[in-house]
Amino acid sequence: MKSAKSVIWDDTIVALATPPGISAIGVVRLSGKNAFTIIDELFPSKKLTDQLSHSLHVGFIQDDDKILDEVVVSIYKNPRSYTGEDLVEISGHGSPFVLQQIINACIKKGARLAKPGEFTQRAFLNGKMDLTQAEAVADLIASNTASSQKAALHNIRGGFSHQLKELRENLIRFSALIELELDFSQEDVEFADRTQLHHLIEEVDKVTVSLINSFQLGNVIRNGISVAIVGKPNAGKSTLLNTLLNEDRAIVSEIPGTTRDTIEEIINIDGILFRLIDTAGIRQHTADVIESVGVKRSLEKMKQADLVLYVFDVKEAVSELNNTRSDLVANNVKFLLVANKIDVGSEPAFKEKFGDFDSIIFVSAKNGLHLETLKERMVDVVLQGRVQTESTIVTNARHFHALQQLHSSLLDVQKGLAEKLPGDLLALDIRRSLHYLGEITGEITNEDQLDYIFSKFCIGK
Ligand SMILES: Nc1nc2c(ncn2[C@@H]2O[C@H](COP(=O)(O)OP(=O)(O)OP(=O)(O)O)[C@@H](O)[C@H]2O)c(=O)[nH]1
Ligand SMILES: [Mg+2]
Repeated sequence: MKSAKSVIWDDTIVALATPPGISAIGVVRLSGKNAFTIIDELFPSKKLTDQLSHSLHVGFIQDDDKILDEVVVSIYKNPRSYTGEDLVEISGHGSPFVLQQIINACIKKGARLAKPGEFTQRAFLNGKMDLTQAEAVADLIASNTASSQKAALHNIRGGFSHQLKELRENLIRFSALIELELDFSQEDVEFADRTQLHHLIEEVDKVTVSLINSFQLGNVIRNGISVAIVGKPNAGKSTLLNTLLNEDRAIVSEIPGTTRDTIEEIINIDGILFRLIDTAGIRQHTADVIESVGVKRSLEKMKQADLVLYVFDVKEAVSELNNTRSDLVANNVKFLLVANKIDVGSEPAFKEKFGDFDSIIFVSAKNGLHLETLKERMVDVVLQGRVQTESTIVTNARHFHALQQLHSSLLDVQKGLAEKLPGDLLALDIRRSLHYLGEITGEITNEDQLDYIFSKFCIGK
């Protein structure tokens, strides 16, 4: 389905565009063919149909003779609106009761309640934005950290779809040239320069692969990264959790085996959400049944976590830490080694003792010493020192899957080129690549996909 310019639907939709609940101002959005006819019936002080687009008007909203609220109405005439249709925004006082009455009045005059994401769906179908941008709107609404906001905003501004669109156009050109060759198949001509095509495919694939790689980071920024704090009993895991959170969340005591169950809390470091999980201390043998269940849970948490903070008492023997490190490596977990309680002795001496380990973070959980360094290292693990959130990040599973298929179809084109495949077969593989590229930017979609995508929005957007 290709987006036609300014599709005007028969029905006019209405919804609350601001969150439910009491607030200073609430906005009711009305979009569609009859938006102006409807508002003119509810807003007697001025005929808004005759006013300029992008203007504001103060007056009363009336349901027949009953005054509902004093409001400001902003009007946008098609196609210069968010949806591309005639659009009216009624800013009333933020009482859920009053706003509901305004919505009801609109419905009474012929509007119908919008489905989730329907405003943005109309914007997409009217060619106001491509699919990547539309989905970014959903991400932006859902974003709860500075990083996820930045990534979503970048995509709304056209982010990677610009990059992909340009490459797609180049590819379309090649595909057309190759298909032209097919018409001259007797004459054995090559309109499409194979070396140039090879370079183009390489370039498309480079972008594709880097976008695929960014997905993991994108996901982390959106969903947060899970961090399991593990270590032996009494290592100071709960103390570390409390200090990082700045509150006494977990019970701390000098008795080994204090923490029995896992405790989870969220902190935001440099715009990235970390879900900290304090666990029961791990020891080989424990007679205590509850503690042993806790230990089992700790080991599970450790395996599921995106990152493990292995906390140990700085007095621990070097050989023991060596064993632990081998275990962590063998279990294939991402981990940071955190030597705790450095306040009990001299820092340089401890550093020397563990000189063979190059990346231990020496802290005092109790005194909050070097916790900034720990936080920096946690962020580094996530960003791996290379990806900045200003760059393009794929945060969306649909894009991710299309990109993976794109990558595999590009490999097929490269293989075909290497094997000097005849033009008609090459053209097929290129067409497949174009298909997946189009799926990402929304040039190729089907109804089901669209309904699915927009159903994830909230109502009023
Ligand atoms: N001197 C010193 N003591 C600390 C430090 N961190 C924790 N402790 C002490 O070590 C003891 C154990 O601390 P917890 O935080 O309960 O240790 P844990 O690793 O959660 O222990 P379990 O829950 O039993 O596995 C307490 O008495 C803490 O006060 C530190 O940085 N320096
Ligand atoms: Mg504990």
